[in-house]
Amino acid sequence: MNFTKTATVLGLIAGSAMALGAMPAQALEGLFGNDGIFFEEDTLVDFWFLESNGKFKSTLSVYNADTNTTVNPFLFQEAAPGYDVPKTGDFHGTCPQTVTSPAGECHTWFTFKGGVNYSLLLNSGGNNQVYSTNALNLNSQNPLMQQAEFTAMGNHIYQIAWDDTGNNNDGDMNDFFVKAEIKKAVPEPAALAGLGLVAGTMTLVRRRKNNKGA
Ligand SMILES: [Ca+2]
Ligand SMILES: [Ca+2]
Ligand SMILES: [Ca+2]
Repeated sequence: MNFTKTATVLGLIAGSAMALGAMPAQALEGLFGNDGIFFEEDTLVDFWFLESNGKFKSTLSVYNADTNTTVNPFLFQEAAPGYDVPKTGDFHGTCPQTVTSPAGECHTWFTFKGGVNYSLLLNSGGNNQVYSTNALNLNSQNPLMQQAEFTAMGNHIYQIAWDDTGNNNDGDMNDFFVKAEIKKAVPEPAALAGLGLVAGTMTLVRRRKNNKGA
């Protein structure tokens, strides 16, 4: 059992039945920002579309940086440039009027596989493809490496603000906003309710380890 799993178990033990809904902060390991997206274990991330402000019709996807492929389905896609006036004067887009997930929702999620290097990709067509990972933007049209800003909004919750390189590369960093919340895919705290807490947690940790890669 490594430190993270031990910490998870200890956190759950300390948490008591009243606090089962909250996972300890140390249960998460990895990168989630301009240096890349990488988790040691399979990790669920919830995404919410917030707003867009830019004429391009953009698509936000998860990008597998190991295979250089875009993961399908996408997270969110703009169906129109945005209806703008009088909100921002910059093709303001909201969900569900101009932007939705493939299911037509304002919320979606993705399970990042452990051990895989990912990025987020905002694709506005042509050469206007920008990544949340700075290093992946080196070959883009934009001389600026940073095209996405991660701002912490809470415990493992981030706002991600993008610049899509449109409008002569104005760098306004407001073209696409999403919120992301990093969660553990397993174990589900709710599944432990009513069970012997310590034994149940240990079993889940063990089962998870055995199922790795399944
Ligand atoms: Ca747009
Ligand atoms: Ca803009
Ligand atoms: Ca812009």
